[in-house]
Amino acid sequence: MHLVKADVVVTSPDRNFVTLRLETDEGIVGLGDGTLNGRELAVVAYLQEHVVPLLIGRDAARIEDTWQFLYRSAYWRRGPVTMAAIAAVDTALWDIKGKAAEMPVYQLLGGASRNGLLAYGHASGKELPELFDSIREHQAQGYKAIRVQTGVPGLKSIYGIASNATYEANEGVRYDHEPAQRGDLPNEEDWDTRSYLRHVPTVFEAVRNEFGPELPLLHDAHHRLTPIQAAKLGKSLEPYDLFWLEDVTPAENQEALRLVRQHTTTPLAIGEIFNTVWDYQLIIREQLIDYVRSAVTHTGGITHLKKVLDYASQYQIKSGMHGPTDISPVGLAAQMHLGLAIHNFGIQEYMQHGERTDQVFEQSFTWQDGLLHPGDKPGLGVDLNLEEAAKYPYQRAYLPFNRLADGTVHDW
Ligand code: CS2
Ligand code: MG
Repeated sequence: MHLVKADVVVTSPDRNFVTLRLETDEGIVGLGDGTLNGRELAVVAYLQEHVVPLLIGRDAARIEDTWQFLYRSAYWRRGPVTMAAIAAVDTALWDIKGKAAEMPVYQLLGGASRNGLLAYGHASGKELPELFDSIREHQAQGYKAIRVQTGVPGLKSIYGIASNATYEANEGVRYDHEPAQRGDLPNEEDWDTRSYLRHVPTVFEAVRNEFGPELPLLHDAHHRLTPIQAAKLGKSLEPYDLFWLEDVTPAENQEALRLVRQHTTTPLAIGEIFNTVWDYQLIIREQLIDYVRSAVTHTGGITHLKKVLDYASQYQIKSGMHGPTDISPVGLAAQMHLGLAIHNFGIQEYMQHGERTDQVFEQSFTWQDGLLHPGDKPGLGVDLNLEEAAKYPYQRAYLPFNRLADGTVHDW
């Protein structure tokens, strides 16, 4: 079975998505997600100019060989654009293989290791009353684990707070914080670490007092702290027994996690902006993290992320795959199949997509009693409605960036 057609479909129902659509000489179609939030067109160009021409005529069954060919023949290795493009191809080939075998992809990966995937959602609120309402809203939707993000006194804007406008735009049915904002330039947000470090422990004390000790709570520091500040935050949150504290410090310097680990037992999750196993090598080998945050979409696809997670499993590290709205339903389905099959599954992030996105991507996964399941349709179980997709052309959008009070650019 050979590839005869490859199209890069860009659509922007609720946000921009990049989908690779591959077709074989037997009429089987495979889908892959190549969405890179704020840099989507870079992946589109990489795919259209440098990958699609190499795919036509290739044996669709040779997934590993195609992965190695695309990774090694490019010469310039790694990086978010390259690995998102390879991920789109890899995921589409797994979709095709499942359809050809008339099996869901998780069966090709070794079958189910659990009944379903524990998922967490994004509760948020500038102040405690709004935050508590958001937690209750997410509990009512069935979430059994919840990420908590709040405003910080003195800061005008901050990461992770679902605006009422977002809520109303989605007719109040489903909302979470979509960080990318449409426009020709990225928006500037403000930041102050000392205010944040003073405030966050008070928030979790209030949440534990209101919701009790059982509810698994997560928090995302979003790369903004130095290692010693991250250590301080982890230690100050120990009384509130977090499920995980995420992206506490920029982790290009993997050794930074050694200092954090020395000071706190709060579980650490890192890696949503990583894109190959090499980004993790030291922090996995030295057990400096507890959860691998990568998404299939940003880490070279199912083939490579499974290798990362198999490596992590040797060090008792689990998956915590990245699942915000900028992972498309195709990418989310791919990680549900992977998460169902691997033994060291931890938790799946699940920010629900908007209504328009659900019309463009016809999905077959289930969400019940706090558990996700990819379903048993052959392949990934997602269909791309090209007619719906064509209704929503690309709209330039950027993630915000941070400046400190003195004007210095800071990690966002
Ligand atoms: C966040 C994301 O979901 C998360 O953990 O870090 O919202 C992140 O900000 C976006 O995915 C960036 O595109
Ligand atoms: Mg994050």
